Amino acid sequence: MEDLVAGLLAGKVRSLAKAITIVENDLPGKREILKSIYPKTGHAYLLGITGPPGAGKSTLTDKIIAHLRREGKSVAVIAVDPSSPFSGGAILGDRIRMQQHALDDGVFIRSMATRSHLGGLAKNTVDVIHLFDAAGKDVIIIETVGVGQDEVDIVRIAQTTVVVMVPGLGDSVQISKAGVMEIADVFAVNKADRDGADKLLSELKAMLDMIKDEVKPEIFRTVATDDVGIDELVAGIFAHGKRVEESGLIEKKRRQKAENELRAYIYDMIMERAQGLEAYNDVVSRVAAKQETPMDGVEELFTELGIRIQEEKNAEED
Ligand SMILES: Nc1nc2c(ncn2[C@@H]2O[C@H](COP(=O)(O)OP(=O)(O)OP(=O)(O)O)[C@@H](O)[C@H]2O)c(=O)[nH]1
Ligand SMILES: [Mg+2]
Repeated sequence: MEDLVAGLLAGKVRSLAKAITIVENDLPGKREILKSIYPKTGHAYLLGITGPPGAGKSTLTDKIIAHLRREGKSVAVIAVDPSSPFSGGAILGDRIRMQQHALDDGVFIRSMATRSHLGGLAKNTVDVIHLFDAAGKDVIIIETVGVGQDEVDIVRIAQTTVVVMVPGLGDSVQISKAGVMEIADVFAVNKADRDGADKLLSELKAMLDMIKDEVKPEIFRTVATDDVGIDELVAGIFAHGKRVEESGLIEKKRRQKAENELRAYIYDMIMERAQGLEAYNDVVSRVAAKQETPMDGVEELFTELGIRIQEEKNAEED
């Protein structure tokens, strides 16, 4: 285990791959590894890339990787598999899209499900990010199809989030939908070679103009397939990171990040234990049959787990 950690910290690909397997599968040694590496994390730049299916996120990521590699930066990518765990289609697509980097030791690409089986950001995703970070990756890119809860959670831990948009998807709907405005630090209007890019751009600008007193997200036109606009986009991404750092928001972001990690863990761990209880299925049945409120169900499960709940606290205060 010590050798594994040492190898990981030295950035050895094999150690990293092994550690990821342990972490992803909750194998023995996971906790020990995470404990040893945690203090060494916090250096990587976490970049979230999200947007509708087929917007060109993987193609953009591929070009961003190439750009970063030319600057001598090492990169890790977590491509979130949006499809069922059984199809594997998206994973294959991502691999092919980023194939040019397959033999590059400075690039590590991993496809995984960020969604925990319980919903929300899987704690394992966060842990794999820590492994990449400890292994010295300069930039960690997380590609997700959005915008759902996973994306919002990822945004909370990423330094900068790029929302990729494409012309022709019902532009104003695309923009106003699902909190895109809230999560975007930078917009990439991709497939700008297609009709409607200008229209999307002006609609986007109009929407941003309605935000007052805030640093507005920058918008970039890109044609990922032709490597057009990538240099500007990458510069825009790091400019955003710098603005955050200089604005003093970085401390707030750090706390937010820590809270989000804790949330992922609390949720997963408590749910796992609750589902492991014999009473769990009975409680579900009773709540489904309206014989019991969810709150009472939770109380029952929590009591069995030895977790005191609010009710008791209130009683003490009375
Ligand atoms: N015309 C045009 N096509 C593009 C551009 N960028 C990507 N594409 C194409 O769009 C398709 C989807 O690209 P991907 O990079 O797989 O998109 P994605 O957002 O990663 O897709 P999912 O991960 O499946 O959601 C591919 O056929 C790309 O070649 C672009 O700028 N212009
Ligand atoms: Mg993709």
